[in-house]
Amino acid sequence: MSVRTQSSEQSPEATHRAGFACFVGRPNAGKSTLTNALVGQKVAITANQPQTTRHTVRGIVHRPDAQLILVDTPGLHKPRTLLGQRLNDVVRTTWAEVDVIGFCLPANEKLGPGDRFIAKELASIKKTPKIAIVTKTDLVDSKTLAEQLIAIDQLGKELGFEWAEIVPVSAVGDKQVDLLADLLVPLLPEGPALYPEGDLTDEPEQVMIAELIREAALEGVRDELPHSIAVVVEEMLPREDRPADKPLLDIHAFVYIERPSQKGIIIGPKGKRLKEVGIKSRRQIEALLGTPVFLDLHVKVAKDWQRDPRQLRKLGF
Ligand SMILES: Nc1nc2c(ncn2[C@@H]2O[C@H](COP(=O)(O)OP(=O)(O)OP(=O)(O)O)[C@@H](O)[C@H]2O)c(=O)[nH]1
Ligand SMILES: [Mg+2]
Repeated sequence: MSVRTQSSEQSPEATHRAGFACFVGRPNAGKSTLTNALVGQKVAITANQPQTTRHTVRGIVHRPDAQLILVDTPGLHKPRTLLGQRLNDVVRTTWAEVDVIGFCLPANEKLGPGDRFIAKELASIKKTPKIAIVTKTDLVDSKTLAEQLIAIDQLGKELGFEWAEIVPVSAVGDKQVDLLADLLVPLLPEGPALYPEGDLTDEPEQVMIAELIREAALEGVRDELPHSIAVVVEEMLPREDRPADKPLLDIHAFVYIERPSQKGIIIGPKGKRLKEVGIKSRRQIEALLGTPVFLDLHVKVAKDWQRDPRQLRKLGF
């Protein structure tokens, strides 16, 4: 017989906190990777290129003392397209609404005009505590990290505010990720959980699937092409005439690009590249849904969709 002795530690008065923390920063700063590390599962796609995230993604961290809802945002940048403007708007709306703001700055890049620009805007949001998060610490030595921490502290002082914390983390190296959660939680308001136990995100399945396909399609493409890719899941239907113990889900998705000349690169010689994208994303989709999937990908041109309000609307922006 086992005796539980811990229940008395959770006194009825123990405060439970629940609230929202957003991660903001320049594109490629490591916001989505950090979100996934905290949640313990992939809820947001990541890529080694700027402007991967295109909508806010909520990741939920469940703890006995708190529910921490992370809001991963698109990287804030100088917009060159209507899409870019929309994404920046999304970030500004988000940071105005959350309980705490986490400003992500990569350890391996000196503070630049982009960081200063964001910090200046953050300075004007007086009511919300701001934590500076130095990401990718596994990529630098301790001297470089120390210099970065000092520079960030200085940046706050120059702009007339104090960071609530300055925390170095490595999402890839799993360094101080739990500590970051420990520092965010006390900044949340008291209150009951806002999401059911076990929910890790509120992303609709169809959106997550489209994102997994886009992540696979982003791998290895360069220059302007990553920005030109958009993915929409058109249809998801259980295959008919399958026995109950052998289900198959048919997923039909469109991979959009902006110009006919980009088609060849995405599809690859004899369709090899698109096939690889299909195989790679299908594995992840099957893991996500826990059911075998037949994935049907089609490449379509949506001319200059990043600059076209009508097409942006159709693509969900
Ligand atoms: N070495 C190392 N690389 C990291 C770490 N965190 C993120 N990265 C890499 O940095 C790149 C960008 O990461 P993302 O998480 O997609 O960056 P993001 O800030 O979400 O980017 P956007 O969505 O474009 O704004 C990816 O190649 C990640 O693998 C880290 O802790 N260490
Ligand atoms: Mg991202």
